[in-house]
Amino acid sequence: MAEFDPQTLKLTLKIVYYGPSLSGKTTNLLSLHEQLLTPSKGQLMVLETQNDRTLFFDLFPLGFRAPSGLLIKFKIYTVPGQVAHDSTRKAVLSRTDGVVFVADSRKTQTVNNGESFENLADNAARVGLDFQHLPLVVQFNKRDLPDVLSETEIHDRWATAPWPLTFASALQGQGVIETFSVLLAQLFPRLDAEFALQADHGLDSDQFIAGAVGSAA
Ligand SMILES: Nc1nc2c(ncn2[C@@H]2O[C@H](COP(=O)(O)OP(=O)(O)OP(=O)(O)O)[C@@H](O)[C@H]2O)c(=O)[nH]1
Ligand SMILES: [Mg+2]
Repeated sequence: MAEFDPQTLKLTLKIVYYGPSLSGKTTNLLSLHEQLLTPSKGQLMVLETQNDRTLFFDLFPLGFRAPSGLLIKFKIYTVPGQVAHDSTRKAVLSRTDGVVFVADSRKTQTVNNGESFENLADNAARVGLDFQHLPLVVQFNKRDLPDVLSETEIHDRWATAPWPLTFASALQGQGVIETFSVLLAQLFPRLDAEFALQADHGLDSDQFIAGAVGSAA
């Protein structure tokens, strides 16, 4: 949950990249860290990996200042996707403000994606998040590989789902900033309702996204 500190005029937000093992969550974070132009880009911490697999989590801190002087800080995490690390996933998911679900676009990964998405819904409920209203984006990654579901097939399958879908090749850096921006757009109305970002801090949705990614609004 967003934490507001009126003393230091600081708003801290937590974002989590969730999804099945090897879908490309850590790769998204690496690419985000590389591509963002935000002036106060913190150091990326990629913790304890074994054969490319996250054992605990990765963390990328990021921040920018609103025209009012409010410092908006993001703590962006990845969870470990391997089934065995469920308690870590739950701990990382706790008190999150928004989730990017990274799915693997390959046809062979459909069941893994589905199970991981169910695991996200279960764990969200377990840590007390309101899953129906949680800002969430579903990214279909690894578009560069053969044997992926077509965009039309994916849109058809997810037609009744309320969440925006994005397509990415995180290894090539494609769709990474777009996905993050779509999540921020999902997040903005909630933050604005709670913290009056527009009225008190001079930030509309586009300026909020531009501040976070370091581009001109
Ligand atoms: N071809 C291709 N490979 C990718 C892409 N994104 C990630 N990979 C590769 O997939 C493998 C797993 O990526 P990671 O980012 O470590 O996956 P993860 O989701 O963090 O996995 P866990 O930490 O086990 O949950 C690595 O070898 C990546 O280079 C992509 O868009 N295209
Ligand atoms: Mg990882």
